[in-house]
Amino acid sequence: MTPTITAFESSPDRGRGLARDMRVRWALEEVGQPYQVRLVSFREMKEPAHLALHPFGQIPTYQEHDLALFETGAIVFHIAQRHPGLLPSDAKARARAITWMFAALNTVEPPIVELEQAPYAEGEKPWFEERLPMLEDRVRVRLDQLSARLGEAEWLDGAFSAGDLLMVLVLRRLEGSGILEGYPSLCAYVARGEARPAYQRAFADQLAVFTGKASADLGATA
Ligand code: GTB
Repeated sequence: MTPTITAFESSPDRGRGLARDMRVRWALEEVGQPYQVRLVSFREMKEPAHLALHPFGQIPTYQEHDLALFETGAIVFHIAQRHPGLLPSDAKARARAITWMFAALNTVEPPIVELEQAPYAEGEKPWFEERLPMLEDRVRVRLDQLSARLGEAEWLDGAFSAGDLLMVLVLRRLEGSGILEGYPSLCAYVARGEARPAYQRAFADQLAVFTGKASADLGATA
């Protein structure tokens, strides 16, 4: 059965690949699993039908047969467990790749999201300007550590994995902040992820929600 995911009917980023359905789209593209997308409005996301799928009233969700999932980490893990291509078959390498999935979502993403949301949440507060450098430093601490570990390697632990998929998209959230540019090896790492044909198809399809052009119309160069 073709899985169905939900995505923003109207994403604030206008399809720049920052909304989290991109994680699920990319994972499905990597493993070659076709999928359908149901677009939801902000109002629909808070209504009972959607809340039955996602208790926090968010996107994306994932439905396949009678299975309904939410949380991108869990969805990507589910896809990676059922299809070859996103997790190594060797048990120890697989466990390390799963560790990187958690690291992306639990250790690297939180300070990035805090920095990203600070202007909306507290931009008017008198302490905001003083707090901003501290939030940026917290992100830099993680990027220092991540770039030290990545070194000159192509991916975080051997072959490309679901850990890289999540990490690349987490790092992309720094777009526009100017911070990632201080880390050439991480910029190159993100660029390697973005260059993958599966990423490009996923990006084109997310963008197509706004442009009305399907990825088939755009080829592999979106
Ligand atoms: N932990 C959950 C997961 O990983 O699945 C978080 C899901 C989540 O944050 N979903 C967001 C959402 O539904 C969309 S992705 N928000 C609506 C709400 O909470 O009411 C976050 C997001 C949104 C928009 C941009 N953008 O426009 O740049 C970037 C990221």
